[in-house]
Formats: sequence, C-alpha cells, structure tokens
Amino acid sequence: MNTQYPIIVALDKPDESLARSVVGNLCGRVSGFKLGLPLLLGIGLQGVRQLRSLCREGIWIADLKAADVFHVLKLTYELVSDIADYIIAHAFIGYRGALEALPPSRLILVASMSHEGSREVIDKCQTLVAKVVDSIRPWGIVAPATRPEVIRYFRSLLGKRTKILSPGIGVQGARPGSAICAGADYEIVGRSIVEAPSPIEAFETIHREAVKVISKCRSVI
Ligand code: BMP
Repeated sequence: MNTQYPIIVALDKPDESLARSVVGNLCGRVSGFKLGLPLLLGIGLQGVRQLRSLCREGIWIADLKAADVFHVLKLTYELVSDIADYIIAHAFIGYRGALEALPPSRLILVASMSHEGSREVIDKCQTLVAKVVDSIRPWGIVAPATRPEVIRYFRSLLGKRTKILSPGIGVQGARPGSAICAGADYEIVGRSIVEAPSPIEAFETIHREAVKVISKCRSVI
C-alpha cells in the first residue's frame, strides 16, 4: 500500500469494465476506492461485490451521501455493510432519529463540500455541523481540498482522532498534496485518474506531484 501519498480513487462513472480495469491496475498502489452513487446504481450491489473481489486491500467506501431518517438509514446501511468498510452520510441531518442509526466506527460524515454552493448553506452552519461531528466522533469526515481553511478548522477541532478525507483535487482545481499539507489524511481523486486516457500514467503523475508538494510543506513545519 502506498503510504507516501494517501490517495483514495473515486469511482463514479457507471462503467463496470472501466471500474474493473482501474481497480485491477491500482489495487495495492492506492489507499482505497470510493464508490459513487452512479456506479452503485449502474452496476448494482452484485457488480460492486465482484469489483471488490478484484482487490482485497485498502479502504472501500460507499459514498451514498445519505441524508434520511433512522429506519431508512438503517436499511441502507444493512445493504452496503458487506461491500464497503465505510458509508458516507451528511452531518447536517443531526443525530437523534437519524445518524444514531449508523455505527460511528464505520461512518464518514460530510462536514463541508468542495463546490461553491457549500458556502450558501452548509458552511454557514459550520459550528452546528462541527458540533454533530464532535459528538458522534465518526471514523472520518469529508472536508474540501478546494478550501484548505475548512480542513484546518476541522483538524484543529477534532485533533488526530478523526480522519479527514478531501475531494476537489485535479479537475475541481486543488493541487495534489495540498489537502494533506492542510491537515487531511487522504485525498480523493476521481476524474483526473479514472477518465484519463491512461489511468495508471495519470495516477503516477499525480503521485509524483503530491509527493513533491507534501515533502516541501513537511520540511517547513
Ligand atoms: P473528481 O476528482 O472527479 O472531481 O471527483 C470528486 C469525488 O469526490 C466525487 O466522487 C464526488 O462525489 C466527491 N465529492 C466531491 O467532489 N466534493 C465533496 O464535497 C464531497 C464529495 O464526496
């Protein structure tokens, strides 16, 4: 497993043969895979089971961005608990009657998002969202690589006990390695790798750039 650059590859495109080729080629070289809704709906749970059988290493995340009431969250979790190590849900839905349905040790909460619209609502409630995260203490949170100040805020609030996963690298504008430098534990990269003419070459280029950026920022700490 690559520890120099902790990267999770986002598989979103509902293209089973593409996903199988990416997983087959990058298994053991990346920290894990995040399965997006289009892929989950497109290839189905059985397709995902077969995909996972290609790679027993690393972290597997079901990115459902769930935001529902207790019984629906519970049913959803039961469906994906054998195919993924972690499930992503929104923090803003709160604990009572909702997030209490999910085991914190297998939960990743969205604390803030990488797109501009995150400032319109979610980020305006940052202290309330932080309170939910702090009281649940999930395994991890999602915080955007596109706004490193948000990563720093959650890192200083949560200390080292909660993992921070940061999307927004590459196509969305953030530089490989920059979120790790701001305090994230993992960077999430999707299209820059998966939709590149050669995903392996794209991974290697991103990896090289990230290692350079990370070693530079670590040398000034
Ligand atoms: P890409 O590297 O292709 O932009 O993909 C980013 C991935 O991270 C997608 O799977 C998306 O669902 C996810 N993501 C995001 O882009 N912003 C967020 O705030 C939260 C996410 O999970």
